[in-house]
Amino acid sequence: MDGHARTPLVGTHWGHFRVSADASGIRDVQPYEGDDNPSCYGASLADGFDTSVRIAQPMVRKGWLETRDGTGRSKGQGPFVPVSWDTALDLVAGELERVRSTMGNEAIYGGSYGWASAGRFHHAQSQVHRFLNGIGGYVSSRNSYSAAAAEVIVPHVLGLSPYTVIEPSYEEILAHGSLMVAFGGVCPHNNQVVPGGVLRHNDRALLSQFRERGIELVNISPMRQDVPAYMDQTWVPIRPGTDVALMMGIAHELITHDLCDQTFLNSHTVGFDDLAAYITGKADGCVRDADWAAALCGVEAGQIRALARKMVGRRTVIALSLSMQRAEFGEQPYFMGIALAAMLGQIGLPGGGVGLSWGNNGRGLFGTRRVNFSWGKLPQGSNPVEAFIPVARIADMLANPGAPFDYDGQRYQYPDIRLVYWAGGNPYHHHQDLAKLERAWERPETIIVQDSVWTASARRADIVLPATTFLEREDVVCGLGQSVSFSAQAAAPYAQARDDYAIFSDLARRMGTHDAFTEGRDSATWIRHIYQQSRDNAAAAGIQLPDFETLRTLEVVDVTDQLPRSTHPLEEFHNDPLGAPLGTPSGRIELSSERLASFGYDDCPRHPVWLERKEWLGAPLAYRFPLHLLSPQPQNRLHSQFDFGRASRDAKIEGREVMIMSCTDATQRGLTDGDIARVYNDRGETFVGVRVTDALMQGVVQLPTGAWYDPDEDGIDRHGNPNVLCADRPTSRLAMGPTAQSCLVQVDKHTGPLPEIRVFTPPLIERAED
Ligand SMILES: Nc1nc2c(c(=O)[nH]1)N[C@H]1C(S)=C(S)[C@@H](COP(=O)(O)OP(=O)(O)OC[C@H]3O[C@@H](n4cnc5c(=O)[nH]c(N)nc54)[C@H](O)[C@@H]3O)O[C@H]1N2
Ligand SMILES: Nc1nc2c(c(=O)[nH]1)N[C@H]1C(S)=C(S)[C@@H](COP(=O)(O)OP(=O)(O)OC[C@H]3O[C@@H](n4cnc5c(=O)[nH]c(N)nc54)[C@H](O)[C@@H]3O)O[C@H]1N2
Ligand SMILES: [Mo]
Repeated sequence: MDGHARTPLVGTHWGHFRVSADASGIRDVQPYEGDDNPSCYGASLADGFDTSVRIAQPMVRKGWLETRDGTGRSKGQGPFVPVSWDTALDLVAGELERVRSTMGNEAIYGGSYGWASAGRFHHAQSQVHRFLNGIGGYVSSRNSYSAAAAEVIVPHVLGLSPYTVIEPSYEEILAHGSLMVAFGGVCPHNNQVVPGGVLRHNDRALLSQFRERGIELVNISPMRQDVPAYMDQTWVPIRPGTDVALMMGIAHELITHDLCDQTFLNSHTVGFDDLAAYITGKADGCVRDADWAAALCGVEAGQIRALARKMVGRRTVIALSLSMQRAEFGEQPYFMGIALAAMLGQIGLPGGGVGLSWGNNGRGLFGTRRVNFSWGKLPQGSNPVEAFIPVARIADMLANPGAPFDYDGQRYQYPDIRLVYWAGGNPYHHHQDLAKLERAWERPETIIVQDSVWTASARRADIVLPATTFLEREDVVCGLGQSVSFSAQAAAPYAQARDDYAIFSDLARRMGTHDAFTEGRDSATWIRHIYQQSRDNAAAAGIQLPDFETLRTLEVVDVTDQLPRSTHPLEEFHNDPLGAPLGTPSGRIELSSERLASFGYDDCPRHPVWLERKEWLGAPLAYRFPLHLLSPQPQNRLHSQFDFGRASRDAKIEGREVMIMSCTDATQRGLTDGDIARVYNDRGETFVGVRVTDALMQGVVQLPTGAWYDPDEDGIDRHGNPNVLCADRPTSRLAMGPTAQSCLVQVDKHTGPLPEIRVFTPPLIERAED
């Protein structure tokens, strides 16, 4: 292991890896020796210097240089003109100054959503926001693509952020639980990712104990493999988007058979009678019982009744996956899931109640000892611009300046955006209905993208600034976990790539804000300064962290043993609802909310409701597009990152992203494993490779996100990007979140010649005219 100690350890969102490099590039990548379940796609780091995708120097789109407008920008074909850093930064500073002085900072969109990479200092979002705040602010974005609907509805119901309610942990379930009913499963590969960096993947170690402890797991999902194969599971295949109906069917059984915990409902909730009247049909004559639910969700009524009874009288936890709420009316499964847990009366009991978002982002992994201090981070400053958008309304905003929109009880107006600055995200990965985004994307005068690689977004920018990756700089990594590590620089920066910090420092100099932006620190000083903040915060909570040089030598410091057992955020409320009220208007769990009622939204009324979606297997549109497309997270990469890397590319079929479909659906279309198919609907079309499985229910296909968008002249994507198919429709007026999982498609076998993948070769680059 001595050799290891000298090999740089690099922290990423998907694990830690030892990366050795020399002047010719990356030589070797090995998983961190302390991780017994490392991500397979660590191997892709070996392609971190792939010259066909890395951006070698600053570039300006030729059309923009000539006309200063966005026409043709969204074709993504450049051509680009390479320029020096000085020229590029002069252009960027000039554009920022021009737009700010003529239109005000309200014309600059800096919401810049995206995961970028792990690290407390080189965090692209913090960097770009700090810089833009320094020059007078920017239009920001609210909530996340991950969980917008949950982020807005859960506080209305529980008075807490959903991220506080990601309890109980697996450790608590193992100690006290008896049954876990997991809507959307606890997807094993999604646990490979923890925002901000993960040191050890211990979910397998925890989940494999369920069987030994006799804890029953019910996987309610279209996909059997949403629960790891080594766990016993009862698989209840369900039509996507119908979980609310199933939950109501269960609730009806509990209500009509007097199986609810009425004492808990009386003391801890408000509005139950209102919801019960809706479910039993007293309110509107529609009885939402198991038979009603069965017709919608495809689970037999007898099975729904049995499930209801199974959940009573034992320690039961209801797990709600995030995928369910990235769908039209995505607020509802969370609202109703909490209501169901309230009926069982176990919210706040160890190992029981409701958990939001296990099976992704490492939630639930961290046991009962939770970090009780905050890790230091780069301060972003404050943003004087009030205008914002709900994050997924980007295309609507760009296309419709001045148009009104609703959000969480208020009405706002879309700002008139003239300049877009994106650093650390890939909107042509994460946004839905890419053809619509392309139309809106032509409207701003100037778009600046800062990335290390030629993503579809970088190809659609006017000014492209090459950033380093985490391989090329040092940082401190900690994430959600209870450890902190020193992430070493494994290689020298690629070509002319620069750290985001260096780029913004030089821009700040041009904008006259250099001293405020840097506070006189260089990167190395900032990293130490931020780490010292962590140390101080930890010390105040009684936790000892070593000094920076010691951390650097040790590489990794685990503080788990020093952490006190933290109380469950809802435990006090459970024990004393009057003494420890929730942050809702009533102080209780609001199963019917007067505040929601006051908003007057028919798409998110005062209590949970079943609403017919535009796209689900029961919709009229299913006659033309009979398959429900789910676009889950990819197994072989994080989103679109390292799609060019070996782990991602090796898994493709003839270079296309793999779509999974059931044997029945495949046979009906003459498709077998390894074939190529066209997937299409009214919004778009894409080529995919096909894998056939008995683990996915009939009528549903799964095409993971993240294949780099690669459209031909007619807009047909060659590569298997689901976002050419998904709708850009808000969840509801409450959260206005993204709805990628509500999408109907048709699939046909493709036998003709296959178009070549172009997105892994650089766009056209012209020689600079001098
Ligand atoms: N159809 C469909 N679409 C979805 C989803 C879905 O379920 N279905 N899920 C959604 C979800 S949950 C999410 S979170 C989003 C994710 O969407 P994104 O976060 O936008 O996706 P990433 O591929 O992680 O994009 C990060 C980009 O930052 C760049 N980058 C990395 N490090 C740095 C750095 O240090 N500096 C700079 N300047 N750039 C850097 C990477 O090269 C990459 O291009 O996608 C959403 N989109
Ligand atoms: N390997 C890897 N892991 C990741 C990520 C990644 O890019 N790569 N991204 C991370 C991020 S940013 C996020 S936000 C999380 C997302 O975590 P999730 O949102 O939970 O993940 P998904 O993969 O979209 O969905 C998980 C499963 O939900 C099921 N499902 C979909 N729709 C429905 C439905 O309507 N009802 C039911 N019952 N089930 C449904 C699908 O079968 C799918 O396999 O994952 C994180 N983990
Ligand atoms: Mo996400």
